[in-house]
Amino acid sequence: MRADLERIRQAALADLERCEDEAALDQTRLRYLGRKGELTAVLRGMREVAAAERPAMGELANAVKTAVEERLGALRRRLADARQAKSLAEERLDVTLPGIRSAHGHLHPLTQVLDQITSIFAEMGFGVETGPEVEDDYHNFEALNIPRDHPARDMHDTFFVAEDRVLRTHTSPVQIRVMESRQPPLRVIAPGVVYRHDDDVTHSPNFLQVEGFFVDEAVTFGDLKGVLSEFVHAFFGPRIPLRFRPSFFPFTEPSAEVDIGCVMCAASGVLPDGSPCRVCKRSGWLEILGSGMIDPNVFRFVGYDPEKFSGFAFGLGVERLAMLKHGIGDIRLFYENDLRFLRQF
Ligand code: 2NM
Repeated sequence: MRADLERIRQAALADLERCEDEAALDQTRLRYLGRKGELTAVLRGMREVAAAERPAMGELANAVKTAVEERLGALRRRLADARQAKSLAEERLDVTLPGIRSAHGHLHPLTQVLDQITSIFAEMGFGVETGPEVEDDYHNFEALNIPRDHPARDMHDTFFVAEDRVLRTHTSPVQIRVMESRQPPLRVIAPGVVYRHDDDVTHSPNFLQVEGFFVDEAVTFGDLKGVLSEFVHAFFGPRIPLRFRPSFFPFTEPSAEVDIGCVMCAASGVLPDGSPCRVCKRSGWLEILGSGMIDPNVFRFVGYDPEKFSGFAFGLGVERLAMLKHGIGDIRLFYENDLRFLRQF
């Protein structure tokens, strides 16, 4: 039996050394230590061993079993370590590699400028209202004191959708709708798309407008000058020269246009190289918005008492302001969505 045990020890250890994976180790363990294994079979024969020799034989059998189990354990750990080292090597991450930057869009330059305009007026207490882009003749013209034969109604300016339906030519009809449904005091701006039959480097058939108005008891032309000066300085900077120039609109009386010192030629009318400034046509001034005290006729159309209420209103073109602020010469750049242009904002 001693010889059997020694042979099993040698054979089991040798078999273990030849195992290349854990399945082979399991098979080898079964072959020697399993219920039908060789060592188990020898241990079963212990009954036939002489009583005097049994303790020594038992000790040897245990030693063989322990030796095989220890070797088995060691080989198992070695395989597990190797497997882990392999997966660590394969799944190695270089945390110093630069990341893959995801492409982010940003707001369109016109949206940025519109947002700036809106927040300047919001800080002065103006709310924001919108209205339909397809308007009826009454809200787009009649209630704004634009009579039937006024040139602003000319086919060359207005897109007609039907006999009594136009694409709004300004956002003033929003102010009319606000006044029809609410009572002063009112401080509101109406941003939105408007449509005019016009198309060249400075005109687009559709463009963005912001109109605004302030109605209360005893609103004065001084309020108009204060609010609009504040706006111009907030938008173009506190040092920009500014003037109010008499003008005419059917819906305001008196009316004024606001000019700023030309941003191209520093209000001189002449470019640094001595050539005449084409942007301000050598005048040194650029028109940026129209304004005026709301005509009493407009108040009568919306049912306000012109003896009790007064107010001022204004209108500006968002593309024009964006072009002047950023020195852009062609309005169409805003609508072409060329990323080389858009990425500059
Ligand atoms: C402008 C210039 C002057 C204006 C007038 C009104 C209303 F509805 F209150 F009468 N809204 N907008 C107005 C006044 C618009 O745009 C150049």
